[in-house]
Amino acid sequence: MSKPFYITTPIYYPSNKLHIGHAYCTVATDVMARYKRLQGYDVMFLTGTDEHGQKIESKAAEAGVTPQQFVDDIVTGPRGVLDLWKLMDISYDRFIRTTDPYHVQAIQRIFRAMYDKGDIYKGTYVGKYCTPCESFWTDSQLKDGCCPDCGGSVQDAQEEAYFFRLSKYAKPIQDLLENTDFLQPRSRVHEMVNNFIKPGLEDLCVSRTSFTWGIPVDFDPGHVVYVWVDALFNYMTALGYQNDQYHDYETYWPADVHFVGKEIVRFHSIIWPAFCMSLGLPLPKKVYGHGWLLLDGGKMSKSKGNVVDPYILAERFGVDALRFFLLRTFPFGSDGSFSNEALIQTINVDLANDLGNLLSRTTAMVMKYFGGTLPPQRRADGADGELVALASSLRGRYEEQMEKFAFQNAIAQVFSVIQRANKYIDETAPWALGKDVAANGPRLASVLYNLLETARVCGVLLTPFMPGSMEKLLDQLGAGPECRTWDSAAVWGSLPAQVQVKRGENLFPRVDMEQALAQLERDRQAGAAPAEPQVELEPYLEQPVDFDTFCRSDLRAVKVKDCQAVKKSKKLLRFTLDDGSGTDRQILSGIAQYYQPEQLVGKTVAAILNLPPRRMMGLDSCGMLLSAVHKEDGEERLHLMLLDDAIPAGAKIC
Ligand code: ME8
Repeated sequence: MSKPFYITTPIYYPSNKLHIGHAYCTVATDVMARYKRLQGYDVMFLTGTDEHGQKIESKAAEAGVTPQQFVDDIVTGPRGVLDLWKLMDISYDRFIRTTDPYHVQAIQRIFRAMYDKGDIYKGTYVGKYCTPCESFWTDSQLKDGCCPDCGGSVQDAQEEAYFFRLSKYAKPIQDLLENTDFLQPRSRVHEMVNNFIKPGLEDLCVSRTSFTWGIPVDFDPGHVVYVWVDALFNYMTALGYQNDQYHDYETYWPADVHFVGKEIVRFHSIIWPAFCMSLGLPLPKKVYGHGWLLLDGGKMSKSKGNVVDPYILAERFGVDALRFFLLRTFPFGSDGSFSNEALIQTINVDLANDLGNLLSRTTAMVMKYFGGTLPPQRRADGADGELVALASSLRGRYEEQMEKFAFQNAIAQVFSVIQRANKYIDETAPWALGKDVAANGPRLASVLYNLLETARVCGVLLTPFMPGSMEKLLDQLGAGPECRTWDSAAVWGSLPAQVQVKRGENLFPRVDMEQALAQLERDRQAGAAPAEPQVELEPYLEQPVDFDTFCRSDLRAVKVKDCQAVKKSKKLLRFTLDDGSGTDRQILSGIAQYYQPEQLVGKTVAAILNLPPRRMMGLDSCGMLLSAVHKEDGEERLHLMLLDDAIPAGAKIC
């Protein structure tokens, strides 16, 4: 039986659509959950939505719908919370909504149990009242002494309420924070102790009577349970605590870690353990308070209008690139400044350049020199020692960082090996060895094997961050399931010696910074989802072509043996092609803007062969490669016609 691992995100207020700040914490939790699954743990990953409270009640009223309709739309509606997590590839095991009947019933039982123990008592809540809004406010909620909703004046008021004896737990909570690893990063402990515990913990108001959108206290129906009692216990009710919906409480509680944003650390590190202590339940093992993603120096919030839409970014740049960026760029425990420039820079430097190049150069050379399958090698050359040692020991260094939730450092460890591998390509110069494959075959094969193996180890360890793309990367490397496991990531030589690679799509195309920023600005101005690209097609030709004329075009499948940029030309690529005749054919094609030359080596494409030769930039082009062409947002785009690789070179297209 594998060991359980229980991890949670905060449950989100569906009062507005979620933004990239919300996605940040959920992606981090997903990465941790996937990492633990990779290690063989039995993971329970919980997320959900926190659907009660005055804020949601008033928003629903403004929108002219019931609170339930309001939250349903944001949670399950198009581009809602569930859609966003699907788009972001979030592998949660359970999703709780605090309006789920089993949770409502469990909270009523929990509230009564704390009341029966004497930890909840009835008292009077003193605050301010805004008559037009019918709302109670505490002094700290007021804006310049006035109602934060309508800005009008407020009067002193009192409301009957239930209180939780938080003060009783001040000492054990202080011990917990100061003398254990419960709250991380450690820097957050001082803030909690100095700002909240030392000045004196007051009892906490845990029921309200001035609004109704909450869970009723079943023994005093005018009261609804304070939203944080309702919310915090989600971590237990979702496992079946005090309800019959689920039966996993014994397996997974106490939680291994709650990931939460820094502004809700107080609720999780002071109030939550006090509730658990009151009920005599085990405490969660850890709370990790992560930093905020800032925009223009401030926290993103809908009211400030500075939110960043994760839909737009994921659709423009790919989900994995966005996931990777969030954890590569910002240290998890501190704040970080989000910018589109930083996102594009990370894609271009880390993904397109470092990782993308390692993959495409290596697989292209295996194709070029060995037709895709490595021959037997001469293993272990002295020059390989450093790379082999670095890659073989990478898992240990990565694990050390992951266990501390230091995602940025874990990624940095992997990328230092990727960069070393790219340097190894330059040092070993496989293209020079490839000039005489007959003589250098075993050494060349061993260099390429070392590169494939390094890329594999890195691919396995990056899988939690970029699950979809790393699966494709491992496919291209020819890694079978046994070469994708946690164990295999520490075993050099897991790939079979005669591994067969597969050329595939370019996983991380470079992004043109200027164009992409302009497009994002247009998306932002459009205020919503990215507009469908404006596609313009070539005009349809009315004039018929007779059949015989068409048949005189010699259309064939050809294989790309080599592809190079043409010096001094921005547009042209020079292809050396196998057209099945036994003699190489050269064709020039104006598609350099759209493809990296090495990306095309090994591909099967369509060509017309019997056009008269044309001379361009001093080179002969004997035929033409076929491309699909259209205009997108006013700019011409060409897509080379790629054919199934099973089609032999020279096959006639008719
Ligand atoms: O707090 N950067 O819900 P919520 C990083 N319902 N994290 C951010 C962020 C940003 N710019 N903006 C928001 C709640 N977050 C409660 C939780 S748990 C029992 C109840 C994070 O939707 C924020 O820090 O306001 C919090 O951890 C999470 O998103 C949910 O925020």
